[in-house]
Amino acid sequence: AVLLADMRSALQNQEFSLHFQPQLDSSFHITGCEALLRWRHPQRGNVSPGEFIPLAESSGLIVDMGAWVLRTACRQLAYWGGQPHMRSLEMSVNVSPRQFLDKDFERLVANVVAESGADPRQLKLEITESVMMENIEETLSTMTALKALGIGFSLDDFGTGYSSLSQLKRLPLDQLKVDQSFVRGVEQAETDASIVRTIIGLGRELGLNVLAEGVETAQQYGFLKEHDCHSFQGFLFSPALPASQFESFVKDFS
Ligand code: G
Ligand code: G
Ligand code: MN
Ligand code: NA
Repeated sequence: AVLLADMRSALQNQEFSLHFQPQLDSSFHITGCEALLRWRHPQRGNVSPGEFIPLAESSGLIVDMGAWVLRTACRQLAYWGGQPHMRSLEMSVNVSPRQFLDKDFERLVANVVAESGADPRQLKLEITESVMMENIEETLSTMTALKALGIGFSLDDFGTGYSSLSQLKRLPLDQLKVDQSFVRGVEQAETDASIVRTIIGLGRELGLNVLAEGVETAQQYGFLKEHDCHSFQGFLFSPALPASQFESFVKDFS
């Protein structure tokens, strides 16, 4: 409860920031980044989103917090649009189920994109399987409207939820993100290796980009490349970085 009160004031007090984790393609080019929320609490120091996002979600504060994330990410994207070495990068933004199903979400995204000057074709929203469980028709209608603006969709933590393949095929997705729990095991566990190969195959059949997250070792990267995974993200390449460090990382990367 203490944390919840702190979280409300944190939005006003500018204790939140976004960090950016690079995403690479199979040619080892940086194609974009995932925006990840960071909270620097004045007394507690850094508080992990794994700790405060669930609280924000259950209290409803996620709607305002998510709006801040979206606005900050889009302003950053628009700013990078003016920098030659940054201008082609895409930005992925996490959207929690409660935020996505909020009645004003569609309008919020349209407004934020328009007001920021970001190119909607460079914006990707990461949703989780649970949003389609809640209300598939509403999810479909929101996604279709935002797709019409040029915005892309990625299914985060894929394989850990309860979505069915019949729901999956109805959604206008662009990308599947293979959950890190499967990536972690590809070298040791035959079941994890099978799951990852199957998700890559499914993505290929459905015409979706497949991104493996949580890539930490050269062996995992080798396995994923060998099985034609399209995109990669993880500590092997870089953790999430503050904007200026991410810019340097992109400049120096080759
Ligand atoms: O960045 P980190 O690995 O600590 O994130 C932990 C969890 O918090 C992950 O599940 C991630 O998706 C989630 N998360 C990070 N940033 C955001 C955000 O801006 N919005 C939402 N909804 N979730 C986020
Ligand atoms: O649920 P989501 O995929 O949005 O979560 C992203 C989280 O994963 C972030 O908290 C980020 O810091 C974390 N992360 C990113 N790369 C790695 C990695 O290689 N290993 C581990 N353990 N976590 C990672
Ligand atoms: Mn994510
Ligand atoms: Na994920």
